[in-house]
Amino acid sequence: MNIKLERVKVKPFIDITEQFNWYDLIYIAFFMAAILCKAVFMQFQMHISFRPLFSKINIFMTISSVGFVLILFAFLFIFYSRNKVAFLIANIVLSVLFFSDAMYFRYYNTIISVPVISNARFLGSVGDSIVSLLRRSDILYFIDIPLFLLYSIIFRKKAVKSQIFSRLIISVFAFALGAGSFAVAKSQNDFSIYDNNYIVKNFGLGYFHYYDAKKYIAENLLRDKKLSSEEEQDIRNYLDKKSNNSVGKYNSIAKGKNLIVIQVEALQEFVIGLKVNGKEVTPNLNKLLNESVYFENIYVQVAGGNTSDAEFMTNNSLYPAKEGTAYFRFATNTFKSLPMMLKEAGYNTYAAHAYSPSFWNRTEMYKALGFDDFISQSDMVLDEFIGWGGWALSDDSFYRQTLEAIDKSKPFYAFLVTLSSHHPYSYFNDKDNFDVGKYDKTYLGNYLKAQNYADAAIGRFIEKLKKEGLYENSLIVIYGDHHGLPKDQAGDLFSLINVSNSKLEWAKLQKVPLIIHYPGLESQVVETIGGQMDIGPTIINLMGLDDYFVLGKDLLNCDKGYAILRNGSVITDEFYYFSDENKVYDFKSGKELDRAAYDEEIKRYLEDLRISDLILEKDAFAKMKFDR
Ligand code: GP9
Ligand code: MN
Repeated sequence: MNIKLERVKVKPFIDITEQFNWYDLIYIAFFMAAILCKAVFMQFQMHISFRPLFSKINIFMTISSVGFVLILFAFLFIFYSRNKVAFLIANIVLSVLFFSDAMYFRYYNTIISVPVISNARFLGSVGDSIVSLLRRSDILYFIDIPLFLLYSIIFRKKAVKSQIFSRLIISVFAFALGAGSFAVAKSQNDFSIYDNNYIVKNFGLGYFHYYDAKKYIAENLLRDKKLSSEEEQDIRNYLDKKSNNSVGKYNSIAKGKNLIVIQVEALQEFVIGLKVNGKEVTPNLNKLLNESVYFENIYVQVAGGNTSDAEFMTNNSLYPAKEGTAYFRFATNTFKSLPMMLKEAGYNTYAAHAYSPSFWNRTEMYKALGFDDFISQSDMVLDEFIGWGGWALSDDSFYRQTLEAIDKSKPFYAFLVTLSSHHPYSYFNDKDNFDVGKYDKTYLGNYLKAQNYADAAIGRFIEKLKKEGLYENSLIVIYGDHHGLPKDQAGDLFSLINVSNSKLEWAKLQKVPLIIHYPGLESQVVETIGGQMDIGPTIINLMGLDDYFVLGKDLLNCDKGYAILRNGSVITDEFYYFSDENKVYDFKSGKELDRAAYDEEIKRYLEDLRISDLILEKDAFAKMKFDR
């Protein structure tokens, strides 16, 4: 039998070679490689990513970057045309973006995010120095563009027969692959929302821009930001009612003087005056109390923004954001801040913090708050490391370098945020700066040593201020940013301070010290209950500034003390209302009280949070007209 074998030609579902010519496919492959290389190049050029090249972080960052390029391809491929315009435009736009990221990074040590564009009005100083920021290697951001142009002119031979259907299928496939790559990278990393540079380092420059744009769209375009006329009236009535018109005690006594505010990392109130084995933990602050006003009942009001929330409250007297972090979510808002008021009064205004400037989005927020200068880790010589696991610039070096950087030829506002007493306090485990006795090598013991160091550094800083003639000429404000001991340390802490452990007593410990020094202010201890929201208004009164826009109270001129926490709990000298239980307790005895009797009062207090949220979430100060 004669069997005739016939070759059967199997036709692929999509025949790429039939629908697309090889010249175009090569072009597209090179385009994708070019974008990937430029993004990764930028990260290494700016030292956001480090050698070794094949470290775990770099490998997953590359997987995520490939994901970005695949998703980019998925979108562009839909618009595929014979002359590949979509690819060329994308290449130019991304090259300009990555190059601008590099330039911005050279100046501010952080990447361009959408708030940078909205806050472009603050960019003057970069503009002036653009040429000085250029590097020869920057040519690599653009070198491929003429080559791509040339290529598409030379190889314009074959006609395109591709169909939209085939392109869609390929795009969906590429998109799924890209999304999968993101997912793989994410599964390997704790996702930090606190630092844009961290996101770039772990997920790549492309992913960062996607993430940032998505966040901006959700926050600004998809959220109802319209301020209704009733809401506007509510805000106005509230501010009108609250305003003191600055007629209080001690009003203006420090007008025109320097303002030095020190926000001390994790400094809790209980350490002030505390002795362990007969020795004071904070001898320098204790000594300072003899010539200062000491507010001993200031409650921590921070929320999702932790340190940054404390900064936010002091400089705006607005509550932290209901969700997330005000420093990230509202960096494009208009504020009526303390640095702005002082700037208007002719001051130089500085914020200083010895850490990566992108952390907590400080670079953007400090601009939005009106600080002229942000002195960050990038401006400092890292010459001594103390605390935070041994890699924080020491408070001593931080104070010294900040003081050197300040132009003292006219009044200044220096807002200093310290770092050495940041947890983990393990750095102090084998240090003998302070004898903590039986707490040696414990979490609490190390915390006390850390605060003892922070105190010693403040002592040396104050001596320096005295030597430079600044001590007599400045209003000095010192406070803690938030708690330093987590709940699981309650046992040791209660035994140290001899208090019996209870939910109410723990809540009552969540306080920070507030010390205000000025030569004209007689030393005293103020028992009024307050919170970090009240630091700004108290300063504003002493410096004779406008108190109209603050939501907190002037602690030296208020009839009734109270603190409202972000979770809706309320503290007064009479009661403690726990929002999580919806119960009211007598502040002193801890006995449960009849909540109904306090309902109205609590509701009135909580109105503060509603007004603050309206101002922030609707960006009300940008929309409302004020004649002041
Ligand atoms: C880092 C420092 C720490 O910049 O402010 O922030 P925290 O962890 O305390 O919120
Ligand atoms: Mn902190």
